[in-house]
Amino acid sequence: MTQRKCALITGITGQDGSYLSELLLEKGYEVHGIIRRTSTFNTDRIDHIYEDPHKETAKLFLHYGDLTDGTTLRRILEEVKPVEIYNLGAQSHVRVSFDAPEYTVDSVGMGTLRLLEAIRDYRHRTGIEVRFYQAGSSEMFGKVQEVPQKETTPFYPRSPYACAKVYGHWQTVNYRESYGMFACNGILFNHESPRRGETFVTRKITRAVARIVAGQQKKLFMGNLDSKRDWGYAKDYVRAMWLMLQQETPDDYVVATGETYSVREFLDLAFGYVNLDWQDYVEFDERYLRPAEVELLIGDPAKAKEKLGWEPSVTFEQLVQIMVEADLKALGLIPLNGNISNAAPDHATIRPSVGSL
Ligand code: NDP
Ligand code: GDR
Repeated sequence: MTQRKCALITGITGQDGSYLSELLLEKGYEVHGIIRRTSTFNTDRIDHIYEDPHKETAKLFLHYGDLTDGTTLRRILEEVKPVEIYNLGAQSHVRVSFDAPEYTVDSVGMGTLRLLEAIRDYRHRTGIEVRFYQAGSSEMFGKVQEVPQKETTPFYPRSPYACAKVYGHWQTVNYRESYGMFACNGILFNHESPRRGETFVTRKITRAVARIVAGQQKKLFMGNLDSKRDWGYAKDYVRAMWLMLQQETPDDYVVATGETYSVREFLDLAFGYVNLDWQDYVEFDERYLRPAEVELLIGDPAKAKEKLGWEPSVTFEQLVQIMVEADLKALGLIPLNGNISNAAPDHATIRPSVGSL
């Protein structure tokens, strides 16, 4: 790339936004992120890489904005003049999308369109090419049509969130084909880390394991334990996002490990790590069920491996270990079996219990 390395990230305060920022800063980018105004701080995941913007060394800059606010998106684009945009912002919780469908579709679906339109106009006015990454999801495959799922597998979304992601996916394809924009869809399968939001199932489990060991929690209420997911490590997945935008031509890629495990198997490993039997702690609560469930996800990452040279570096067992250890450490507990992973030192935050999710 001969242009100035400057990237804009929506969703920079999220799990992926934080890892992607680290990666881009390591690669010498100036990184700009859009954050939402909230009544409490929401920058925990990026505080360690943020520097006072008055310092000459500052490389990470934050701007208030929202995917539901097209005017602000346009203004930020004009100010920042990025050459790469990563659209990671979303109401990303599938269960919550059934409770708040309009907002979910507005931020996830229309938000993508607003950004694409802003880029189209910016490019028309300035002649500057902007490369665009859209955070697509395996949830778009939804009801099983074919396994493993690959780029050509038909979508069958099963939630407002997934429907909105399908819309964002096709708009991205459409802008590529209609206007020749360098726009890529990553179809990423579930990816987790110690920075995973506390209400997603993996983190909910590993956080509960730590709290149970610490005597802070006695029970863990959960929904469907039979669903199967292709779970990878978030740090690996943000690398794939960046790789997509470094290719000669824009394209769409499935990013996955190619292995699938049930929620039950995740429970086995996570509780097993501290020598506990999850069946002594887990209870069913129907509020965690979804009106329609996605039963089985398993991706075929062959294209990403071949074209991007991408490979996952962390196994399922290592992922569970990394997450349980991080949650134990965050509570000041030493890993019980002394088997410390060196795969990824990381921080995790343990906040007070988050109620019903
Ligand atoms: P998170 O939920 O951790 O982060 C979502 C980010 O989006 C946060 O920064 C959040 O801000 C921001 N956001 C929420 N609503 C808006 C809005 N209206 N306008 C602007 N920003 C908003 O998600 P992940 O990091 O896990 O995922 C990143 C993206 O990848 C998402 O689009 C997600 O749907 C998608 N994805 C994730 C997968 C995964 O397994 N993690 C798999 C496939 C796709 P705040 O911090 O203020 O809430
Ligand atoms: P998912 O992730 O819906 O796959 O979406 P989540 O971790 O929420 O659920 C995975 C599976 O676990 C089952 N489950 C529970 N889920 C939650 N959250 N809480 C529970 O108590 C519980 N009990 C069982 C769920 O029913 C489901 O089958 C994630 C998000 O990051 C999306 O944004 C992303 O697009 C997809 O991954 C790929």
